[in-house]
Amino acid sequence: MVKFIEGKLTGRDLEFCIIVSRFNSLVTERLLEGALDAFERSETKKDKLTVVKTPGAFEIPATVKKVLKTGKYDGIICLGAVIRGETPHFDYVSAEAVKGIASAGLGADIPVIMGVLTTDTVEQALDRAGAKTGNKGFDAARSVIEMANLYKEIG
Ligand code: INI
Repeated sequence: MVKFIEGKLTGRDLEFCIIVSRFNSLVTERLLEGALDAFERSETKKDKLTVVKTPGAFEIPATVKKVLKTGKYDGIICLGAVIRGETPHFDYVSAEAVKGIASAGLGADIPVIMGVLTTDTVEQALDRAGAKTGNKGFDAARSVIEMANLYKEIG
C-alpha cells in the first residue's frame, strides 16, 4: 500500500519564530498582521509566538542562523519587503535575502519559510500584503504550520 505523508494545518502544541524586517514597515507590518491572523486561526497559542525585528531584509539570513541555534522553535518565517524603486541596492539586498534564507533552511531541521516580497513598486508590495492579491504573511504562516507538522510526520 502506498503511504502518503502530509502536514496538518494545526499550530496546536507548536512554537514559532517570526523574523520581520522594519525597512518598508508600511508593508512589513501588514505582512506581520497577516501572519498573526493565520497563526491564531490555526490555534497556535500567543505565548508560543516570538517576533524578532531586523533593520532590513539583508539582516534576515544571519538572524535565522542565530534563532536556529536556540533550538526553541518548530519553524521560522521570514517577512520583509524589498522594493526596487530607483536604487540598484535592490538587486543586492533581494538576492542576499532570498539566497540566505534558502540556504539557512536547507541546513536546518525545522522549516524556514520565505515571506520576503520583492517587487518593483510599493503598490505591488501592498497588493501582496493584504490590499489585493492575498497576504504573503498569512501564506507564510500557513506554510510553516504545514511544514512543521510534515517534518514531525516524516520523523
Ligand atoms: N532593506 C529592505 O528590507 N528593503 C529594501 O527595499 C531595501 N532597499 O531598497 O535598500 C533595504 N535596504 C536595507 C538593507 O536591508 C540593510 O538593512 C542595510 O543595507 C544595512 O545592512
